[in-house]
Amino acid sequence: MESEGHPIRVVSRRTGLSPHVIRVWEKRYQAVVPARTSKNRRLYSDEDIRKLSLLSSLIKEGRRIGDIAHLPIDELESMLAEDRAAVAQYSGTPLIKREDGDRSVEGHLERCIQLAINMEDDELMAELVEAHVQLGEIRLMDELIMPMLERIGELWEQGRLRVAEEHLVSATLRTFLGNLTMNHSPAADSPHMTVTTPEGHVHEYGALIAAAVAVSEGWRTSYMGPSLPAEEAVAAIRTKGSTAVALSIVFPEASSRVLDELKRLARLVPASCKVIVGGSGIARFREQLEEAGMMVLDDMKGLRQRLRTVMHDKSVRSIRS
Ligand code: B12
Repeated sequence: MESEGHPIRVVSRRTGLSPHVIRVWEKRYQAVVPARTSKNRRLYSDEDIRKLSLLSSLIKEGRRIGDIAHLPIDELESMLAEDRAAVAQYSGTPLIKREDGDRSVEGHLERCIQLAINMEDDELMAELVEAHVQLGEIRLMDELIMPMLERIGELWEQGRLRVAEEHLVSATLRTFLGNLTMNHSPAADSPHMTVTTPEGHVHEYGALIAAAVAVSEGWRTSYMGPSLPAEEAVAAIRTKGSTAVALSIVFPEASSRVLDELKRLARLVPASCKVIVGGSGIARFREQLEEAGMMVLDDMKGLRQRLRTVMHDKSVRSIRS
């Protein structure tokens, strides 16, 4: 049924695009130009929402926004059907040369690293915001932020990045990922995930990214910051009614009691809440964690898939191992 129009928050919720991206696509590419209210607020039609959803899906398939923003809905529909069919046929084979109008993914990555080294945090933030507009959220995480963290890690290990530089990158990324999370407005009845790291564990990027992934999959999410004692995490889970709690462990030696702490958490959480653990530091505990009923996931792709199953099948309201 055609309604009179929808405000940008509703469009954001329905399309999975942040209001910022929707506005930039309008300004730069005239992807959709919505009507305005008497107070000059944007008001989108059902057709506008359909077009934005299609653009969002096509970006995830690897298309460039600059190439497709001007196309009519029927062409976007055929393109999406073709892309999906081709991906299914050649599963795993990249079909599209990964380049963007202004800068390739590699170009964004190189520039981010250079800006980090030069401690140009404002520019780094601007570059991340631009990359988000160009790449969409999933490619931004998988192809820019994760490789960037790896490179930062290498430079740090080689002593080529000083503590102050690393701290500034951390602070910039924390703000950026936090903003990304704030920009979404998940439905009030969507499942909730609490995200943190165990007490004493300060490496927080894994947790921050897990929170951003959950938000982009439509989950309500509370990122609690790093280093949360088990009892406090349980209090948050109960108050929020979380369907899942995700913890990231990068450096297990940060506390000698991490395994006990996680087992305690798994004992204390309500049966309806799944404990998900990930991060490069979990390999040695995998079996024990699984025996204690926790779900151990290797990467963000695995997390995204699990979260998506719960979101898309409303009859499934728990995460299965
Ligand atoms: C940034 C950083 C820091 C920052 C952290 C800032 C912050 N706000 O997070 C600071 C400077 C504080 C720091 C401190 C320390 N660090 Co440090 N740090 C790093 C660095 C450069 C990046 C780590 C990171 O966050 N990576 C990003 C995460 C997301 O990647 P990942 O764990 O591989 O995760 C992948 C998956 O596992 C998955 N994943 C991650 N989390 C989750 C969660 C879920 C739910 C799921 C599903 C998946 C998932 O996603 C990722 C992609 O697939 C690494 C170097 C490197 N190359 O990694 C060192 C590193 C981790 N640090 C190290 C060390 C030794 C330390 C210190 C002890 C240094 C010191 N002497 O003080 C302290 C430890 C403090 C403590 N109490 O823990 C070592 C650890 C060595 C080891 N044995 O494992 C490393 C490897 C560097 C090195 N080679 O020496 N560090």
